[in-house]
Amino acid sequence: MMRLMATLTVAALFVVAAAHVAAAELKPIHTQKTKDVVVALASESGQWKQGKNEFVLEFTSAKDKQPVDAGKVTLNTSMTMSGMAPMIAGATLSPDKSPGRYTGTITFPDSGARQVTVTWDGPAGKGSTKFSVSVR
Ligand SMILES: [Cu+2]
Repeated sequence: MMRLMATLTVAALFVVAAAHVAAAELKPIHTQKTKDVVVALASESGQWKQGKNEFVLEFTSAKDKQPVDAGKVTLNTSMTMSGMAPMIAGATLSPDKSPGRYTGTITFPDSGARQVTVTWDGPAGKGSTKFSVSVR
Protein backbone atom coordinates (compact mmCIF):
# COMPACT_ATOMS: atom_id res chain seq x y z
CA MET A 1 0.00 0.00 0.00
CA MET A 2 2.78 2.39 0.90
CA ARG A 3 4.50 1.64 -2.40
CA LEU A 4 1.28 2.30 -4.30
CA MET A 5 0.85 5.60 -2.46
CA ALA A 6 4.41 6.59 -3.32
CA THR A 7 3.89 5.69 -6.99
CA LEU A 8 0.68 7.69 -7.12
CA THR A 9 2.36 10.68 -5.48
CA VAL A 10 5.20 10.64 -8.00
CA ALA A 11 2.70 10.33 -10.87
CA ALA A 12 0.69 13.23 -9.48
CA LEU A 13 3.83 15.37 -9.24
CA PHE A 14 4.62 14.69 -12.90
CA VAL A 15 1.12 15.76 -13.90
CA VAL A 16 1.45 18.96 -11.87
CA ALA A 17 4.88 19.70 -13.38
CA ALA A 18 3.61 19.12 -16.93
CA ALA A 19 0.59 21.34 -16.34
CA HIS A 20 2.83 24.05 -14.93
CA VAL A 21 5.06 24.12 -18.03
CA ALA A 22 2.05 24.17 -20.36
CA ALA A 23 0.42 26.97 -18.42
CA ALA A 24 3.61 29.00 -17.89
CA GLU A 25 2.65 32.64 -18.09
CA LEU A 26 3.97 34.10 -21.32
CA LYS A 27 3.77 37.81 -22.00
CA PRO A 28 3.98 39.14 -25.53
CA ILE A 29 7.19 40.88 -26.61
CA HIS A 30 6.00 41.53 -30.14
CA THR A 31 3.30 40.20 -32.46
CA GLN A 32 3.85 40.58 -36.18
CA LYS A 33 1.07 39.96 -38.66
CA THR A 34 2.02 39.04 -42.21
CA LYS A 35 -0.19 38.13 -45.14
CA ASP A 36 -0.43 34.45 -44.21
CA VAL A 37 0.88 33.97 -40.70
CA VAL A 38 1.01 35.75 -37.37
CA VAL A 39 4.43 35.53 -35.72
CA ALA A 40 4.25 35.96 -31.95
CA LEU A 41 7.34 36.51 -29.84
CA ALA A 42 6.81 36.07 -26.09
CA SER A 43 8.64 35.37 -22.85
CA GLU A 44 7.93 35.13 -19.15
CA SER A 45 9.00 38.74 -18.56
CA GLY A 46 7.51 40.10 -21.79
CA GLN A 47 10.74 41.81 -22.75
CA TRP A 48 14.27 41.20 -23.91
CA LYS A 49 17.06 42.33 -21.63
CA GLN A 50 20.80 42.67 -21.88
CA GLY A 51 22.38 39.22 -21.42
CA LYS A 52 20.83 35.84 -22.09
CA ASN A 53 17.12 35.61 -22.89
CA GLU A 54 14.77 32.66 -23.24
CA PHE A 55 11.70 33.12 -25.39
CA VAL A 56 8.98 31.41 -27.39
CA LEU A 57 8.17 32.04 -31.03
CA GLU A 58 4.74 30.97 -32.26
CA PHE A 59 3.32 30.76 -35.77
CA THR A 60 -0.43 30.82 -36.31
CA SER A 61 -2.53 31.19 -39.43
CA ALA A 62 -3.67 34.77 -40.09
CA LYS A 63 -6.95 33.32 -41.39
CA ASP A 64 -8.11 30.85 -38.74
CA LYS A 65 -5.64 31.31 -35.85
CA GLN A 66 -4.61 27.64 -36.05
CA PRO A 67 -0.96 26.69 -35.44
CA VAL A 68 1.18 26.69 -38.58
CA ASP A 69 4.06 24.27 -39.04
CA ALA A 70 6.73 26.81 -40.00
CA GLY A 71 9.39 24.16 -40.63
CA LYS A 72 12.92 25.53 -40.53
CA VAL A 73 12.90 28.80 -38.62
CA THR A 74 15.60 31.40 -38.02
CA LEU A 75 15.62 34.56 -35.92
CA ASN A 76 18.40 37.10 -36.35
CA THR A 77 18.84 40.55 -34.89
CA SER A 78 20.87 43.55 -35.90
CA MET A 79 21.61 46.80 -34.10
CA THR A 80 22.75 49.86 -36.01
CA MET A 81 25.29 51.90 -34.09
CA SER A 82 26.73 55.16 -35.42
CA GLY A 83 30.31 54.87 -36.62
CA MET A 84 30.38 51.12 -36.00
CA ALA A 85 29.56 47.96 -37.89
CA PRO A 86 26.08 46.71 -36.96
CA MET A 87 25.94 44.36 -33.98
CA ILE A 88 24.53 41.01 -35.08
CA ALA A 89 23.01 38.37 -32.78
CA GLY A 90 21.20 35.20 -33.81
CA ALA A 91 18.92 32.98 -31.77
CA THR A 92 19.21 29.27 -31.15
CA LEU A 93 15.78 27.81 -31.87
CA SER A 94 14.30 24.37 -31.38
CA PRO A 95 10.81 23.10 -32.15
CA ASP A 96 8.56 22.66 -29.13
CA LYS A 97 6.12 19.75 -28.69
CA SER A 98 3.22 21.97 -29.72
CA PRO A 99 2.96 22.52 -33.49
CA GLY A 100 4.01 25.96 -34.73
CA ARG A 101 5.86 26.68 -31.50
CA TYR A 102 9.61 27.14 -31.06
CA THR A 103 11.65 27.82 -27.98
CA GLY A 104 14.76 29.93 -28.28
CA THR A 105 17.63 31.63 -26.56
CA ILE A 106 19.45 34.78 -27.59
CA THR A 107 22.19 36.83 -25.94
CA PHE A 108 22.54 40.60 -26.22
CA PRO A 109 25.77 42.30 -25.12
CA ASP A 110 24.00 45.64 -24.64
CA SER A 111 20.58 47.28 -24.56
CA GLY A 112 18.94 49.26 -27.37
CA ALA A 113 16.68 48.82 -30.38
CA ARG A 114 17.11 45.68 -32.47
CA GLN A 115 15.92 45.05 -35.99
CA VAL A 116 14.61 41.48 -35.86
CA THR A 117 14.33 39.24 -38.92
CA VAL A 118 12.38 35.97 -38.70
CA THR A 119 12.40 33.51 -41.59
CA TRP A 120 10.51 30.25 -42.00
CA ASP A 121 10.40 27.48 -44.58
CA GLY A 122 7.90 24.69 -44.01
CA PRO A 123 5.01 22.68 -45.44
CA ALA A 124 2.75 25.75 -45.32
CA GLY A 125 5.23 27.80 -47.35
CA LYS A 126 8.19 30.04 -46.77
CA GLY A 127 8.40 33.66 -45.74
CA SER A 128 10.15 36.28 -43.69
CA THR A 129 9.26 39.32 -41.67
CA LYS A 130 11.09 42.18 -39.97
CA PHE A 131 10.18 44.17 -36.87
CA SER A 132 11.82 46.15 -34.14
CA VAL A 133 12.28 45.13 -30.50
CA SER A 134 13.78 47.25 -27.78
CA VAL A 135 16.29 45.44 -25.54
CA ARG A 136 16.11 46.83 -21.98
CU1 LIG B 1 24.91 47.65 -29.72
